[in-house]
Amino acid sequence: MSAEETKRKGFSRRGVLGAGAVGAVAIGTGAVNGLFEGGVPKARAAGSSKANLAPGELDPYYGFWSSGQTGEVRILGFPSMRELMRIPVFNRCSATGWGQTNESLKILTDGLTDDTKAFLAARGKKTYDNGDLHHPHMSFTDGTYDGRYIFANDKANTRVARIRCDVMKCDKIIEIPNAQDIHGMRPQKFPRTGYVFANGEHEAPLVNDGQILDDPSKYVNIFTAIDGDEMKVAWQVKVSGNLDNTDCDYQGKYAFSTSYNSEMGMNLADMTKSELDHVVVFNLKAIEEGVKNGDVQMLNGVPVIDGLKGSNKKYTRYIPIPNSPHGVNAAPDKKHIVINGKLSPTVSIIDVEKVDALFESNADPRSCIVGEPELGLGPLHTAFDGKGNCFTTLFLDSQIVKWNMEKAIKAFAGESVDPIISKVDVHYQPGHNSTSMGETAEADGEWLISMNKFSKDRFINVGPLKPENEQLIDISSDEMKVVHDGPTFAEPHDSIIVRSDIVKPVNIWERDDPVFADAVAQAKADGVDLEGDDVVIRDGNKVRVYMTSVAPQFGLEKFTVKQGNEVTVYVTNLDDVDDVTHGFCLSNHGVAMEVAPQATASVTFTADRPGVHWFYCQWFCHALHMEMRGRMFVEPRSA
Ligand code: K7E
Ligand code: CUA
Repeated sequence: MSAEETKRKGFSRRGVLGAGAVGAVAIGTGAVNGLFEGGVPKARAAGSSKANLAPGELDPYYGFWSSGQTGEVRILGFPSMRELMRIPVFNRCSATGWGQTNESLKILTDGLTDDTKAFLAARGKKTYDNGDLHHPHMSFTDGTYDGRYIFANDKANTRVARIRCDVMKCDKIIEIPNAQDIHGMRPQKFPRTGYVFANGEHEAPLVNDGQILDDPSKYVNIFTAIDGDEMKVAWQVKVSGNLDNTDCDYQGKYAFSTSYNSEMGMNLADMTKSELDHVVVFNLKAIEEGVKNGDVQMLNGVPVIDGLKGSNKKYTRYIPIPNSPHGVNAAPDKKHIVINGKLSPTVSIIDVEKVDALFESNADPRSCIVGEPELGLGPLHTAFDGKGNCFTTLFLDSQIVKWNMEKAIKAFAGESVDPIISKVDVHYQPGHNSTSMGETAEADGEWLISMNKFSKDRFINVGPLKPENEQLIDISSDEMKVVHDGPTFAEPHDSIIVRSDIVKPVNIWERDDPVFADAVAQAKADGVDLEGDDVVIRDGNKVRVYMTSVAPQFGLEKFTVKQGNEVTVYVTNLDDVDDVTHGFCLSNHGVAMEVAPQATASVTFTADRPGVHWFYCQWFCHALHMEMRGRMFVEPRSA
């Protein structure tokens, strides 16, 4: 190994502050403080236009949006509905290099099973490049969001991801062994997250190796509890019927999962045959005991508990629910769980205080149901205002119905009260809805978003593929008011709306961030100072190019490699000013990545095109951004 082309630059981290960053404006995070007055967003208190923020005005909430089959998480300012950022997770991102940089590939590949790694390697791939992300949910402490992480599922390739809220980047992705296609996913609310619960949606043979094929009687489904701190599977439970959505209580005792196919049907007619399906209740303490006592089967390194219907009733109970229930939502009263009937016009209300009896005294599983109001056609998901009211999407009716929990319970007990308060038309066919802070004990009853599957005529026509339509609804009074139509691309399912004071992202990276620990270690091994050296290290067929970037210059104006070399380019952004992100794009090589302030990013490729190839900064960073470029010379193999 030898160090060549070394150029010590005179830049110090502090020194670049003045020199770089033309036009960079420092927006301190402190600016979001003071947006609330007595718990009410200030814009509202001041009587301004609520949803339509003036230029420069900041949103009082973050919206974290799923993107469905796009595979990313999006950050919206809320209620302005301005899309602020996209966080690549299960997708390949052209802008940031997610799925190509060594740092992102480590995250995308480390948590895959050996089986999947081999399957992908045989196809010349390191990871999947698609995902189907339905459910982004923040970590909790004591029943409310704590601003640490966002967790999200991948239905397409059976994975769960974690996003760090300090840098708003994904830092862990794990594949869930034994399960098929993770759909419903929620973090534990109390005492903290803790567990992340994840439903395998599609039933299959538990050892799915081809020995059992078209014999559904041998199929099971898998409920998984992930340790959200370690991002490792803690335990799994074998379940009868399939699993759709999940949520858990505010006591830390139970999790609940809906099943739309208790019939274990393999086609539409069979899946919808029965009038009653069920919710599976998981007894967390009993399961933990069972795991501790070894009452498990070890499969792919994971303890699996038998929670099949009719097996030992210590671990699970099955509550009959009409008909193909879908969403599960824990109310902020910390007492009630709402199960949404989908093919039944009803929602079923579970009283968590009556669930103990199901396990302790073998009570009738339906004895914990304390309300079952009929709301309209196609109830899918329910959100809450923290004032005792519930908002349920009616997919078939294209409406949101506002109803009162206490009245629904009284009606179920025989009193003649109507729990329905009002309905509002939405456009069209809503799936999920979310209220501000609505899935926490701090639900504030300000806003509701209706996530509609069809937009049809609501926007100018963009061709046969239409956007979805997310409608903002003011729920601060009994009459719900639709105040904004928000188009979104394929296809947000779910969202959370989080008070902005809870989320505290940083402006620049810390140099000792674990994301680029591998780059730091490699540089150290090569005797290279990432923050000062611009150098090419030759190591047999491998070439490592280290360069710094300070607006508007890369540390190297050129470097030379040989055709066939495996080249790794490390770029360290020495700018430490807010918003001065650089990019590294190597033209005609399909190579491009983001390098945020104080970050190191790296990418590895084979230099097999002889000639002169320009690399350029692909993030507009400076008045001389166009000039921020350099050349890679590739010497032909014969030379
Ligand atoms: Cu209802 Cu995947 Cu949450 Cu879609 S799920 S709507
Ligand atoms: Cu650096 Cu553009």
